[in-house]
Amino acid sequence: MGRRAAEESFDILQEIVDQESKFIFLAGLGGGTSTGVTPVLLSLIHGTAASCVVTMPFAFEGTRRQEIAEAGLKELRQYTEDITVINQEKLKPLLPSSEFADIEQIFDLLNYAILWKTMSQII
Ligand SMILES: Nc1nc2c(ncn2[C@@H]2O[C@H](COP(=O)(O)OP(=O)(O)OP(=O)(O)O)[C@@H](O)[C@H]2O)c(=O)[nH]1
Ligand SMILES: [Mg+2]
Repeated sequence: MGRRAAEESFDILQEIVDQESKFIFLAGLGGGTSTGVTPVLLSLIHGTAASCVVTMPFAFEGTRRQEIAEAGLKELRQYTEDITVINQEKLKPLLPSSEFADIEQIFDLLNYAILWKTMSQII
């Protein structure tokens, strides 16, 4: 679905990407939208510098999501070597236990951490 939408908007996206000289993609792999759209965008930007920071799903999200994420990552690697992979499962020991936080709170926390990490790589 995400991929189809991006492919149908090829011309608009091309116009947008042509105005930029550097790209940083933040993508949570394992679902439909980010996993589908990110490779399409990468294919549009050709030689332009692009960094990707992607997350892999938690184990509790199930094997289907893991598989989608793995396939998505493999596809991204065809376009750029500059990919930082954040394996969310490995972050689990650092996170508040699920008794105290729900998944939305945990994602919010991770989003800040990922954003800071990404920004610190740029500045
Ligand atoms: N760090 C972080 N990871 C997220 C967040 N939301 C989702 N994820 C991770 O990213 C994966 C994909 O997110 P989804 O929302 O399922 O996928 P999507 O790309 O939005 O596509 P849809 O299938 O259309 O929802 C999930 O399996 C989670 O592991 C978030 O806010 N923060
Ligand atoms: Mg979603």
